[in-house]
Amino acid sequence: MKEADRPTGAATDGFHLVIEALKANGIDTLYGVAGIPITDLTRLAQAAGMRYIGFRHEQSAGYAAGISGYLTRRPGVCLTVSAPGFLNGMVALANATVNAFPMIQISGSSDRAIVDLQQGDYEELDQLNAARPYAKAAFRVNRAADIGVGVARAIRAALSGRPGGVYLDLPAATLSASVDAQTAAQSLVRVIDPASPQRPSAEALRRAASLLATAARPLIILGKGAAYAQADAQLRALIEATGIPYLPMSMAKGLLPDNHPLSAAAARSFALSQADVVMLVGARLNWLLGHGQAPQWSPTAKFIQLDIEPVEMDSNRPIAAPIVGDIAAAVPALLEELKSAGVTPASTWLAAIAERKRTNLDRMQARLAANPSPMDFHSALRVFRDVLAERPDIYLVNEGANTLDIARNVIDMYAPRHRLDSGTWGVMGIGMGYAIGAAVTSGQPVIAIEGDSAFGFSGMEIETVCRYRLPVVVAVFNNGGIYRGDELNRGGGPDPAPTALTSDARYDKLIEAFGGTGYHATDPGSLKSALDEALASRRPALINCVIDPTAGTESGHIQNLNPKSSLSRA
Ligand code: ADP
Ligand code: TPW
Ligand code: MG
Repeated sequence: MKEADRPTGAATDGFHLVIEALKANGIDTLYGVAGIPITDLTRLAQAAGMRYIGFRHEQSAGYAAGISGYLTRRPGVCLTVSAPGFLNGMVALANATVNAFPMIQISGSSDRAIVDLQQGDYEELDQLNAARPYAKAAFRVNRAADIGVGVARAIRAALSGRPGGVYLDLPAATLSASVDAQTAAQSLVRVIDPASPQRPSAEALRRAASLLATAARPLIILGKGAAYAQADAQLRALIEATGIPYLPMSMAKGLLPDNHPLSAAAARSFALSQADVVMLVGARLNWLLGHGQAPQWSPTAKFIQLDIEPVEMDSNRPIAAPIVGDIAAAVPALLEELKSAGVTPASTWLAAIAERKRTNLDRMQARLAANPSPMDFHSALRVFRDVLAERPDIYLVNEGANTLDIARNVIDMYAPRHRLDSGTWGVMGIGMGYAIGAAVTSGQPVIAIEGDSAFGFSGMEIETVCRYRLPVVVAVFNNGGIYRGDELNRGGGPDPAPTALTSDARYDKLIEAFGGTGYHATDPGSLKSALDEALASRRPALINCVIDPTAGTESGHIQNLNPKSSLSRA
């Protein structure tokens, strides 16, 4: 901190202490929305040389913090005002917890004496208790001299074991309290080794290796925990040394390049249903993997699961060989173990996967080569696929239904942790927050491929993108609705159908209001030149991509999760 910023005399205050405690732990960026009682905290952060990114809504600020935690393995910090601002941020904190991203939401709060007696303070809410169910941990700091400890506990809780979202409650009185400068300096805590790479037991490794040795049709599933672990070289070594085919979950795409010969992604359902020994690496057997059950999986398949969270084991299906530990520590140890145990995928297994891949890729190729007018999802996505193949440095943010599911299959990734999407909750609204968080933490360009409905949840943040001049290109896949744009009001009245959105909307005009560049693309050619120009400029841009309103399917690839009514049975 510059001397000029320090209060004169031998005292400091809670505001300064929060900033010093964060800086002492290497946190250099804050995301938030200013207001009572944290406005001075945002000013002091800037004065102290931290980056402060001010958003239009706390949910997006929280999403930016969460994704920056995922990308950097340092907790992303989001600042919110009391009650409504706090609650707006909570969705993002819960999302961080569910996705295992390290994040800290720091919120100012109102006068405890008034809140606890429910006497109607300005923005009154019992925030600490409201946060508990959605956070991995929640703390309140009542004495300014405890800020150092509060920040340290929050950082350790966010990063240790399975990462998650942590809530830190700072009452206005704590922020403004003055503290003797010497006490303050002594109260700071530098967190040492909060995510120590825990080694699994030798027995767990031996058990897993002997199970793999029995496999004829082994399969490795890489989840976003494997991406988070930043053990890219070790994972590649494991896969290449054993020759076991692997499937990346959506955010693990690019951990090995998607065109790797051992990727079974293009033969996904075949590989899942036929594998006899499956090793999950930083991936949960949740809905995204059919809970590990038939018909997606063979009922006789045996599972190995490598995860930092012991309680994850057996959650959906018995795990024959649990390996509890950090991926970075466990993978080389397992590879060592396999040198004696051995593992030999059957050549018929590898050939069968290769055959399915060929058939499915040929089918995909035919869809990508078609040039329908108006564009369908595939013909528009082809443009992004080709550009991203040339530019592995570009981050891809992706949300929507069809826009998400089809893009995940069409667009190959070639670098780890470069695909950021709706994740475990399948949530809409992460788009601009993740794009801003990725651009700020990496300094690299970002392309956000957004359904027109998905974009609406965070669309106002394009003003934030423009204000901070971030190299973000937003592509709105405008099919005029949620899933499709051709539905009619079943009652025949004048109101639009529940899934309809403005069909001829010009989303490109929105960004022009803030000084960014808008493009309107109706065919792959105009889309390609818009994208090239926008990327070359490294300036904020939005491309309105006109998509056939009849091209999508309800709920994209998860139609089966819709409860059926007589309407959908008809
Ligand atoms: P996906 O959605 O990609 O399948 P999930 O979010 O379901 O991935 O699973 C990620 C898993 O990774 C979580 O169970 C989490 O505990 C685990 N994990 C996170 N970091 C590590 C790590 N460093 N080592 C081992 N497991 C980890
Ligand atoms: C916070 C429910 C799932 S997908 C979706 C909604 C509203 C939008 C799909 O339309 P979009 O994509 O984005 O235009 P496309 O290509 O199929 O037309 N609220 C939240 N999260 C979710 N998942 C929903 C609602 C939903
Ligand atoms: Mg749509």
